[in-house]
Amino acid sequence: LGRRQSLIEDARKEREAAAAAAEAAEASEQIVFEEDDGKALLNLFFTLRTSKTPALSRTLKVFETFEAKIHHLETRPCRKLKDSLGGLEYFVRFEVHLSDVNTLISSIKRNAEDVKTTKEVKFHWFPKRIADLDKCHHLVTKFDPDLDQDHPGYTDPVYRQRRKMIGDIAFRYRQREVYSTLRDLYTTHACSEYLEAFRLLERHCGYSPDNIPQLEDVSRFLKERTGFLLRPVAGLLSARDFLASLAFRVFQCTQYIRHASSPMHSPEPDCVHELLGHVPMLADRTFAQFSQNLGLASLGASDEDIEKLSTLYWFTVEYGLCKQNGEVRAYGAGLLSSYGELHSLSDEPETREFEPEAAAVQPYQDQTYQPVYFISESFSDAKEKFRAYVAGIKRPFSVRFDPYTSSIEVLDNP
Ligand code: HBI
Ligand code: FE
Repeated sequence: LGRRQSLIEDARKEREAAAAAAEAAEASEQIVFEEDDGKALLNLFFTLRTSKTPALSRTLKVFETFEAKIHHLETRPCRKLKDSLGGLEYFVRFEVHLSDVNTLISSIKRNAEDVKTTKEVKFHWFPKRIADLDKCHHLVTKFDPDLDQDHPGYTDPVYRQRRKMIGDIAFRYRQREVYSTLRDLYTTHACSEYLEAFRLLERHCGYSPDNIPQLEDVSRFLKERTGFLLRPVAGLLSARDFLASLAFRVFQCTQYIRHASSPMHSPEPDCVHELLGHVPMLADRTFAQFSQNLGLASLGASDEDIEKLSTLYWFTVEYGLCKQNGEVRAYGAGLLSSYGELHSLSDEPETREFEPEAAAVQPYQDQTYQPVYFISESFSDAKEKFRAYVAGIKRPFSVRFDPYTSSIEVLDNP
C-alpha cells in the first residue's frame, strides 16, 4: 500500500509540475514591449548546485546590476534536483530594459544552473537617441585584467584596482537627462534675467545636454559679466563660511554630480544645482550685488544674525520668486534646479511679498517643498529692502569691499 501511495503521490506531483511548466511557458510568452522606454517583462528559472559560494545573493545581484525590477520571486521544491542546493528551483518574474535582456541572462548563467527562459528576446534592441548610448555598456569580458589570467596586469593588484576605478566611472556615466528635463520648464517658469544668461551660457560656455562645462570656463564668463568667481568646494559649508565668500564675489561651487540612481533629486548641493541654479543668476548685475551685500552683512556677525541671514539667503537666493509682466517667475537656485518644485509653482503655492524682517525668521523646509515663498517686485527692490534691513543689524564696525585689491576694509573699528 505504501508503494502504491507513493506512486500516486509521484504522479500527482508530475501533473502539478507539468501544469506549472505550462503556466510558466504561457506567462513567458508575454514579453511586454513598451515602445517608449523599451522594457521587457519576462520569466526566468534556475537552480543552484553549490553551497560553497553565496550563490543566491550573487545571482540576485545580477538583477540589481541591470536595474531589473523584480515582480515576483519564488523558490519551489524540485524533485528532479535532489543534489542541488536544498533541491529547490528558483522562479523570477522581472522587468528589465530590452537592451539588457541577453546580457542579463548570460550573467545569470555564469552563476546559476539550469537557467531557462522559455522565450528569449529574438530581435536585437538598438539605440535610437544619443541618450540611449547609456544602455550600450556591455563589456566584452575577454581580456579583463580581473578575470583573464593571461592578462599582463592579472597579478598586479594596484593596476587592477585602478582599472576597476576607471571602469566604475564609465559605468556610472549617464547622459544628463536632468538638463533637458529642467530646460523645458525654464521658458515658462524662470525669470527673464535667468533666461538671458542661460542663452549666453549655452552659446559660449558649453552648457548642453551632453556636456558639463568646466568650472574655469564658467568662472571666466561670470568674471566678465559681474566679477563673480567660482571656487571649487568639497561639499556643504557652514553658513558663516559660505556667506563670507559672497562678500568677495566668490561663489563656492561643488563639482561632483548627484548619484545616478536619483537624477531629479539631490539632498546636498551638486554641480547641477550650482550650474543650472546659481550660475545664470550670478551673471545679473543687480542680483550679484544683492548676493555680495548678503555676504558683507555676514562678516563678523553674531550667531543669531548669521542664522537670520542664512534664512534670508534661503528665501531669496535659493527659493526666491519675482513678478514679471504680471506673472510669477522663479529666480531661486533651489527652485531652478528642482524639476518637481519648479513645476509645483503652477499649483499656486502660498506666497508673500518679500520683507526681509519676515523672511529672516520664517521657518523653512529642506526635506520637502517650501510651504511659503517670498515674491520680490524686482531685484533692485529686494536689494533696497535688504539694505534697510542690514542697517538695523548691530555690529561694532562696518565693512567695505575694495574691488581694486579684492579685500575688506574694516571701518569704525572700536
Ligand atoms: N555650502 N557648499 C555650499 N553651498 C551652499 O549653497 C551652501 C553651503 N552652506 C550653507 C548654505 N548654502 C546655505 O544654507 C546658507 O546657510 C548660506
Ligand atoms: Fe544653493
